[in-house]
Amino acid sequence: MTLPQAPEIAPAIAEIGRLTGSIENLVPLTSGQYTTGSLILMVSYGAHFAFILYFIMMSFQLAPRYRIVPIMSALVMASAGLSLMREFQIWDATYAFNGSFYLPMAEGQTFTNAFRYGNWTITVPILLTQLAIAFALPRPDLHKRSIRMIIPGVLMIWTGLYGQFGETGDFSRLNLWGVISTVFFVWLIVEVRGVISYAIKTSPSELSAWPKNIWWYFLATWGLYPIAYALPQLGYTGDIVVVRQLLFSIADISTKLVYGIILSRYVLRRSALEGYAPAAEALEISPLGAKVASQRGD
Ligand code: RET
Repeated sequence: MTLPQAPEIAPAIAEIGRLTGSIENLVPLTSGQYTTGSLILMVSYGAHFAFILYFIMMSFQLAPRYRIVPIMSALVMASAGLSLMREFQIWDATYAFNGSFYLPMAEGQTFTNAFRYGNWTITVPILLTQLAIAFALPRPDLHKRSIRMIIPGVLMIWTGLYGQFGETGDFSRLNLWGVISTVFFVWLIVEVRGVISYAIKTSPSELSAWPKNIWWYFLATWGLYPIAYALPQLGYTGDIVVVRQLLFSIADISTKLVYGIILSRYVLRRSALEGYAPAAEALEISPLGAKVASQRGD
């Protein structure tokens, strides 16, 4: 069975929707699209909240210098979870069922993705600093390198925030600011590469593949955001609205949650290799190994 296609929204309402700068306010959704969108947002904030505890507990297994790495992930989980819960609430309040479709701007409530950009302003600097700490950059370098990543990161977000309001216009604002934002993204990528190169040189040899893999993972997952940004150009349809929420969610879970797990696992191994016994124990799974560890008294 194919779902009925959503009808065109009334021209007067569409005109008001354009002023809101978000395509979500321009298209009616089928009940399948509406429910899928709700589900995506709900799973996203649920996952972020659930992992707060995981990251806090993880920190106990690490050498003191690395403990802040999963704690930073816990902060990111709390901050993103709250922001995504808010996105879910406005999604819920924006649409009302008229018997056939979910129509936007019910009771004057509008939807926006702009709050996401506010949240990234908090999370992106944390995610970048976390990378430098996980790769054990020495102190003065750690601060310098972090700031050098944070500056293009924040400029990328704010120029993108300004541009995304253009998605309901003729796309010139969306594209112009999208290009400016991409310039900052490229600058950010160069800075991140600097930190990765340092990590490739200085990681324990057993872990030398990790920074290289994290580099590709970073490019693949951060690269999803500009795709979501550009998506409205493919058309103002319910499917695009839902696919964009899906892309944002995949990106959010990958760049914050899974990234946090990867960095935590890296610093766990590094803690063990640097001689921190509780980390070695946490990694040890075979009964024989456990026996050896016990005999060693660690
Ligand atoms: C924008 C605007 C269009 C051009 C580019 C963008 C890049 C956004 C990125 C966001 C990353 C966000 C993260 C959030 C984690 O909490 C701003 C969409 C290049 C890369 C990692």
